[in-house]
Amino acid sequence: MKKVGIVMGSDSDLPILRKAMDTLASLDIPYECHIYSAHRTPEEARSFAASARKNGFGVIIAAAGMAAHLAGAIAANTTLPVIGIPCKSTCLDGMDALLSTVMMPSGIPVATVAINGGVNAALLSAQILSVEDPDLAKRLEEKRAADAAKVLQKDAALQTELTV
Ligand code: RP5
Repeated sequence: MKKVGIVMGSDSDLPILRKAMDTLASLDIPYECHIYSAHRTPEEARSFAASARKNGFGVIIAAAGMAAHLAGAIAANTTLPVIGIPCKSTCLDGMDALLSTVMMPSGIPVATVAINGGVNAALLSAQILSVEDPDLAKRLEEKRAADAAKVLQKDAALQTELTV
């Protein structure tokens, strides 16, 4: 099975990526996670992206905050699908990273999830890999059903509370 590559610009982004790793682990998807910055360690970021396909990756998640060009820089060096997570920093509530990540010029796409959207980045990776993996597609269906059941349980509890 193809791996998911996770790259973050700083260890300060790690709490968001832990959610992505937990979600991938819950679906039995192998991953590798690295701290490579587009501006502090540009050569490591470039080389990871450039060798990702031959190293068995199927998707790359790239997370960064502030002037967040990591996802775009990774995408520039691979034709694998790249999912960008804009991370919220202390200023501007993550709008800086959101716009930097989502507004890629034509030719080099980055599929951008919500600010701090670690879980959805992992789920979107899983959905991409599931195109060629029926077992994974089944696990995704089961997760959707389990998540829906949790909501309906909460609704049932609310109805009970409101009718007392
Ligand atoms: C970005 O700058 C990182 O992705 C991080 O979100 C932000 C701040 O980095 P630190 O100063 O916390 O290392 O490159």
